[in-house]
Amino acid sequence: MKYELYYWPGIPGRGEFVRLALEEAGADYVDVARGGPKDTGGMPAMSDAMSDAKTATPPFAPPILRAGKLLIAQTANILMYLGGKHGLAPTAEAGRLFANQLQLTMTDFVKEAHDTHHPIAAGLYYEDQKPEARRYTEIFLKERMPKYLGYFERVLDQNPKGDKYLIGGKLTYPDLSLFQVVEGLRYAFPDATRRAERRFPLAVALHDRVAERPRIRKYRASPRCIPFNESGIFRHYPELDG
Ligand SMILES: N[C@@H](CCC(=O)N[C@@H](CS)C(=O)NCC(=O)O)C(=O)O
Repeated sequence: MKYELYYWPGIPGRGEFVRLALEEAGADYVDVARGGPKDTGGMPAMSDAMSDAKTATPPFAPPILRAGKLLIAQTANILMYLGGKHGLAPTAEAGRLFANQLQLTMTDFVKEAHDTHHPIAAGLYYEDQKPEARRYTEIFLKERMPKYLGYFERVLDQNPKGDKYLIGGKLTYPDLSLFQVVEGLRYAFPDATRRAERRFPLAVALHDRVAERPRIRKYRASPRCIPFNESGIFRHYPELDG
């Protein structure tokens, strides 16, 4: 089956969490809004998927995945689906729930990282909320980022199967997402992240392990991988990197 991913072209954003899972799985997919070898319609096709009046499962926001007859939204939900289909999730119920728990925690983390530059409203420009962004980011870097990273560090440390992966003894989709979060933080807040990372060696080691996976390496060196930029979730504004 060829998957269709619907996500804003031009930013890695939340779409990247889905792309990493598709790439690690070696799945066949088209990034619809960006077009591709068999261009399936670009942005108009994405708008159609967003506003499809006939679907019984309307999405609220991208990323959206079409998998045959299924139209799935919410990053954590998409990953739960892909993880199960492609051996990137535990098979037992407790493990599947824990993977989803970790991914939902990642969702919260990503939202807070986004809010560093948009603490008042997503609909306003960063330039319209700079003082608030400074204040929000100061607390994010001091309290929230270490709290989230500390949580994932603890999960790694407490994994009964060893501290290489978040769950069990092999890679699952939350590992890929933690990699992306660390990448994003390094891009957005290079100084603060460098300082914070010293306290989270297991999370950093997991990041490095994911980066070395052959399919992830190949993907990241390809034009399919969109670099971070100042339109996405993780943005680098030097004045915020406290
Ligand atoms: N919780 C959702 C958030 C989805 C989301 O906020 N998508 C953004 C792009 S990254 C969007 O286009 N939102 C439009 C909106 O919230 O109105 C998820 O994790 O997928």
